[in-house]
Amino acid sequence: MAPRKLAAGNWKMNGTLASLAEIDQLLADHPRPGCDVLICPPATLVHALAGRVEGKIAVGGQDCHAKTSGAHTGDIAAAQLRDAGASHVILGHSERRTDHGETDADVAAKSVAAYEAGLVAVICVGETEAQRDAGETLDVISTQLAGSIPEGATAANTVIAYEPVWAIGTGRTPTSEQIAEVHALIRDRLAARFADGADFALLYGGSVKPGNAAEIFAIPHVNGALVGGASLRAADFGPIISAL
Ligand code: G2H
Repeated sequence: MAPRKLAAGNWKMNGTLASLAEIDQLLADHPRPGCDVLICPPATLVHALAGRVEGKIAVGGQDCHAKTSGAHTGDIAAAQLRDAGASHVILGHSERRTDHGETDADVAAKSVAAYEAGLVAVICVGETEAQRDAGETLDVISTQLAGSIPEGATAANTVIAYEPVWAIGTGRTPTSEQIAEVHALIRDRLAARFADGADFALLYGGSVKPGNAAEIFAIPHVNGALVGGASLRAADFGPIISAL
């Protein structure tokens, strides 16, 4: 089974109910996209979006708690996301790792919770600029993969997103060679550890735009993108879907 192509939008802390009109437009412009499409809006919009798209595209959360319920003010359980209509959840995004101190072990525990709730985990890894400048990129990614992906991961329940921290929201993107090197490493590590490691979808994320999507999608082992800013408007996300 070849990895499925996936165009995923991460709305981060952007959007209100009125913003869902962009998804109406996206569906109107792309009634039969040639790839899977996933939108991860703020948690406040998951239920409304899932009801609105009627399964035509997938809906995901941006984080979940590792526990199933309890006294965790402000947090959301994986099963609650599932109940609201989500099929996926982004885990270990660098903004969670930086802003909330999430560790690889936290990400692995949250991934297990996602699997138990029936969600696909979109697990993010990526190096900082200082780590790249120090020549540590491949070691950092290897460590994050080993620690963040739990036993029980399969190509059906897990997607890996490579997001260099220095490329997120900055307008800067790595060279094709830099992306290819890291994606080849991720593929090797998955193949070494999981029987179906060749089949996991691998996404690139970090300043993906209509103007650079085709070049990025031509890189070996890039099976799609995790898109932030350019996923907020149908006029930007639509061309990225078309490029995949
Ligand atoms: C990276 C990406 C989405 P952007 O965080 O996950 O955001 O495309 O805005 O760089």
